[in-house]
Amino acid sequence: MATYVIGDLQGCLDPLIELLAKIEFDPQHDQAWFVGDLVNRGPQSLECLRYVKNMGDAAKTVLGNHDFHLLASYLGVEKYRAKSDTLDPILQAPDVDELINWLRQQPLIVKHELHPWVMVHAGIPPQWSCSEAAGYAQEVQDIMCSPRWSEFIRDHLFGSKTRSWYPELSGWARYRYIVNAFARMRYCDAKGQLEFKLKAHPRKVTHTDYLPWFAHPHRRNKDQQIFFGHWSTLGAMDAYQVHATDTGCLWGGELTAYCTDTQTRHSVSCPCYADPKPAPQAH
Ligand SMILES: [Mn+2]
Repeated sequence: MATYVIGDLQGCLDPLIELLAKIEFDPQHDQAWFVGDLVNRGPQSLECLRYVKNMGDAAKTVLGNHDFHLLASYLGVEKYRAKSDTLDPILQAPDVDELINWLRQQPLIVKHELHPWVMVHAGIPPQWSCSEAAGYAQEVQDIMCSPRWSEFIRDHLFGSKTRSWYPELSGWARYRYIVNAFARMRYCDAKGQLEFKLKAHPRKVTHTDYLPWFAHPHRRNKDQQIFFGHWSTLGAMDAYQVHATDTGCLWGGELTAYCTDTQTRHSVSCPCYADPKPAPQAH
């Protein structure tokens, strides 16, 4: 049995089919871990969502910012929709309710049963240990699995940003920080204050007080190998006990599967599906 961590799909199903064939993925014995952002911007968002859901126990996924954006669009939060969104086929699909119900109940973090490997969409802030992070992720998943999920997404997730963490943070602001950290973060300070505007590769980012979340010297979650996506300008990176898997499938780069058992990367190249002009980032 092998575990493959697969980078952001963002509605690109054909490269996924090609990649699974290339690695000879066996759903009876292997596990596919999707780093989230299954949908949006690419042409096959509906097909990707159905495909991963139908993989059943052979697949695990975590929620990314584009997945939250889909949930918000389903609930009629129109304010943040962009021209580059490709979510309408999902919203008009006969099985939309079933797909959304499945998606909203997915976790923010996945831990391997045997090995010290965890997967998140964007990252784990430096002030949290992995076990604390799992607890915070569970708080949000409990909300997302309850009838209050729609109130959280519609009224409390967007708009005013919660950038700073302290353990006593409570109510909707606490859940908002937790989602922002797991699903949107790239740069932050040592206490986990989030910076939302910087997206470039760390080599190109100077004159800032912020570091990539994984580069903080006293980061408390170094006891696990952390797999994540979300950061396409970072590309394939294995350092700091973290493994970046968003290799820009949507932008004409590659779709990557990282085999945790052999520590090898497998990839297929992708046609460019995205609008050549960078679109504003979904929340
Ligand atoms: Mn993302």
